[in-house]
Amino acid sequence: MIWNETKECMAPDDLKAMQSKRLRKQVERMYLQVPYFRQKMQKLDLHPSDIESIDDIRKLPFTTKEDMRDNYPTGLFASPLSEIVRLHASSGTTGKATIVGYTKKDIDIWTECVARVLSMADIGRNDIIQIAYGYGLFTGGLGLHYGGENIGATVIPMSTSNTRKQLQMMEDLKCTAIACTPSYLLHLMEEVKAQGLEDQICLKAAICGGEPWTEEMREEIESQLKIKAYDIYGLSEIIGPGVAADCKEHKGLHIYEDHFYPEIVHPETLEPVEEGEVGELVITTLTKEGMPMIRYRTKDLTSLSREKCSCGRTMARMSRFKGRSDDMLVLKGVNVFPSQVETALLELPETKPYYLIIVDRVNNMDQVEIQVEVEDEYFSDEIRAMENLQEKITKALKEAIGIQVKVRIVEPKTIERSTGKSTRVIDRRKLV
Ligand code: DLL
Repeated sequence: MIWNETKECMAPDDLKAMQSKRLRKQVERMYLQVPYFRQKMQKLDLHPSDIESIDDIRKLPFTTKEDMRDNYPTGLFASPLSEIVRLHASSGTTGKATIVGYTKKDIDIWTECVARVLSMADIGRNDIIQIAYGYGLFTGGLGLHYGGENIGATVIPMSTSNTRKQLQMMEDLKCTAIACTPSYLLHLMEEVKAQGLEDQICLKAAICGGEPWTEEMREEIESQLKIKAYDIYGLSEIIGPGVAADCKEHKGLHIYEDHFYPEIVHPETLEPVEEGEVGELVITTLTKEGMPMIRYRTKDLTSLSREKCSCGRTMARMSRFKGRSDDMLVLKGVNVFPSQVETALLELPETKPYYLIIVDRVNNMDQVEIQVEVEDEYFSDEIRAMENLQEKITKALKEAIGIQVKVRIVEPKTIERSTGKSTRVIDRRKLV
């Protein structure tokens, strides 16, 4: 594929020279166009001429979600609105959404990045791709849509919801690929099984992302649907989906470093961590025009490897995302990520990957209940059997997360199915 050879397999020195040139240009432009950024640099006694190479990036200030809120709605734009052709907004659940703007060139770059992702998954002009990410302010739908059209695939803009129609389209139009959140794919999978449609489905690949999911979940999806599932990462503040994705080797997500420069820092000290160590991903956009970002703190936790991948690509790889630093729960003093619960449940044959962690504080003590669904054949009215199963799940979860939790087996299909990003945690401690 043209994408791989020309752009994704650059020699490290050529890539570094390109990144340095692009960073210098980006900083100069932002210094001129974005007063907030200029003031931040001035406070650090920094001038664009101090930035000569990509290695100087550490001199630059970080950008955070708060900076975006302080400059709501368009204060961080580096292009006038007359050059902005599209607006999206982040899917933040608290406070005001943050608005992001794209020039025509930004849309072209975004499209190319998503096209690279699809090519990496062997999706091409002979494929029919069903886009079941939300269209609208969320970047998932339109991001995948433009990328799909760019490689010449036939794109079906389904958006989320209406599962019955999704399955009908999938069956009637013989879709070969689907793009949606992993939790929605799980739900679709469940319906395919329930309706006995396994033999009518022609899917060969799924492009899943938008929320954390585990390697165990990827393998479950692959074996149940007999397809290949790929992980796509991105965030609206940077561009949307297509910042990084995994190749057939599934040994980390290649980040498109010619456009997005990654750093991994310690989430508290903000100092760089050693290669391979987990920390917070910080991204600098090297080519974005509408709303460039310098050292944006994503809060996403991952590690970076610069070792060449066996697929031949030279772009750095990020390990599968463990979650966000703000998703981490401190339960009874122990750090717990929902992804650890998911891994443990997928390892047990009796449980399904549907769960809900409910945390409360009673008499100053954390109380944790994990609601779990089990495979239909294991759910019964027989109290003894359910108690044994409950004990088994409790033990597996204690081994995985290090604390004793109360497990509640709930009836099949009790936990809400998600069509977009799923809710895994209800933390009532924050509500009091
Ligand atoms: O979720 C963009 C996207 C759409 C990516 C479709 C992939 C597919 P936001 O709504 O701004 O943008 O949310 C970005 O979602 O900071 C991560 O915390 C999380 N996230 C996105 N992709 C992944 C992934 C889109 N593959 C936030 N693994 C990010 C883990 C992910 N977390």
